[in-house]
Amino acid sequence: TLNRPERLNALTSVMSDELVDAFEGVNAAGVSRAVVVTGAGRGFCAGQDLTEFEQAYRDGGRLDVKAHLDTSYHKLIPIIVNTPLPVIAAVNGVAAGAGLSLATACDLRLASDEARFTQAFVKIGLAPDSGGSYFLPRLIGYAKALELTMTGELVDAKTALDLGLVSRVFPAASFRENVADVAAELASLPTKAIGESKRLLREALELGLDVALDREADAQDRMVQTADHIEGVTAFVEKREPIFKGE
Ligand code: LHQ
Repeated sequence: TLNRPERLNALTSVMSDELVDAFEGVNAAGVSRAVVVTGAGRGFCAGQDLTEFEQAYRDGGRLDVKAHLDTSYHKLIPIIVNTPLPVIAAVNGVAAGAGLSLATACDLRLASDEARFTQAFVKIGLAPDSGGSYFLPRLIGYAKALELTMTGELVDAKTALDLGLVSRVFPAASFRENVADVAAELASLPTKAIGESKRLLREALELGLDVALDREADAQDRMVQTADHIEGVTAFVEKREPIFKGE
């Protein structure tokens, strides 16, 4: 949970480091079966904390933005994408700039009906970063992605649902419970198969059919060795609910 509610969870370098640590920790421990990223208070994440650079700008300084991105968001985003677990963005409130990129790097976006979304970069004279040019066109199509990126328009949860930017919208009052239910459902599924699935689909966006089929065969070769596969087939034949252990 991003936890600077008074700043709508705008990201500092410390928070970015902590997110990297959290995802690396989850991956290294190998025991979790789903991850939820959400925000405390009324915001999800307002992107980069703009006050971090304010004084330097006033003093005539300029940001070494490449170094900043390399050590923060551009380090974090690939770790999220490569996490072999279902990662849910529970967008409880506004998601702006790198905060929207963070949500789009996740595998599933669930929104509160109070959530709002903006490619805020243009409003401060910036182009997208943190995957803001990569994920959005893939999720909602090039034309709408470019429109939102050029205008920085703030869209509400209903519009985000219509665009396919989020999968589900829940009432704010029950949002945490609704998210917990979806996370529990995903965590009860064959975790290894989900990890392979997210990797296969992402890679296939950049591959030709022949190579994609080869990768599918390699992944399936690993999947048929898993206990969850055996359990799934056995439970189906025995006409009972499967109990998956993520193994
Ligand atoms: C904030 C922020 C914020 C600090 C709200 N920072 N305080 C950028 C730069 C360089 C290198 C690398 O990459 C990046 C990536 C990026 O993420 S660029 C995009 C940065 N984000 C933005 O430009 C969004 C700025 N925020 C807003 O436009 C609005 O706050 C939104 C639309 C998110 C929400 O509007 P409201 O619901 O009306 O809330 P608010 O504006 O009143 O904000 C509440 C407080 O949070 C307020 O502080 P205050 O002391 O007045 O209560 C804001 O100043 C503070 N806050 N975002 N990014």
